[in-house]
Amino acid sequence: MRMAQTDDSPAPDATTLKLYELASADETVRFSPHCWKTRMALAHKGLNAERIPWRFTDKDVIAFSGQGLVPVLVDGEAVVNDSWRIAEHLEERYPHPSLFGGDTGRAVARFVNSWADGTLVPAIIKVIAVDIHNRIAAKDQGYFRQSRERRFGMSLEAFTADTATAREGLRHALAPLRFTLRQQAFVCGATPAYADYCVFGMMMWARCISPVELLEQDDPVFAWRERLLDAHDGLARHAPRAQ
Ligand SMILES: N[C@@H](CCC(=O)N[C@@H](CS)C(=O)NCC(=O)O)C(=O)O
Repeated sequence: MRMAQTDDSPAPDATTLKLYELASADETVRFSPHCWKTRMALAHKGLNAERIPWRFTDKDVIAFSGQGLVPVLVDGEAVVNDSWRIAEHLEERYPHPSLFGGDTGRAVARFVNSWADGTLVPAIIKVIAVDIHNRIAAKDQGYFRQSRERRFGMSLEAFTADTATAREGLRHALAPLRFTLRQQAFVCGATPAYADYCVFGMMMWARCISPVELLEQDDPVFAWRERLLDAHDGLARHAPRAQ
């Protein structure tokens, strides 16, 4: 499922593209859900980027972007942060193949992205927060614990104590996706596009940083995830996972 640039797109110059990605203690493990959205978007467009490992506490390294979160994409003169804004930038600069399929598709993808961020991030973090803590660089662990415990209002261990209920919560949260995938192969129809990557990024987050399996094998979401693991020459399937 490799999709090539068409003649009317500007020739991508991989040497000008740099992507700052969140890394675990093992710098080959890139686990951020939002960075995965961008990875898949670049692959969709047949673009290569130099992928630079970044840690939670390396705020100075991305200070040039004017904020402290990844992904950050540097595309020649352009510096773009926030995975949604990066997707829009890529769509504008490298129109084919499209990530959105036009304005209506873009608007619906925005909803899917908001659903993933607003519903799936909170559902998944309840399962994997301690796994993240235990697998990130030692220098990041204090920052991660403090910032997340402030956000959750309790210790990471208390927050993730009831795994069974958290997994059930995720199963319920995935209902709209499950119903959709009973009718079609991808969120975007017969082939994947950005709305798929918004949700798939969440799955890659857990896959790369946690040993917990989020999905049942007979769930249509499981089969969809398998298809996306194989997309773009198996880019995601071959991605390093934390031990
Ligand atoms: N809305 C942003 C969210 C970016 C974000 O939250 N990135 C996380 C990694 S998944 C981060 O950089 N966290 C650093 C921190 O918490 O200090 C996007 O879609 O790119």
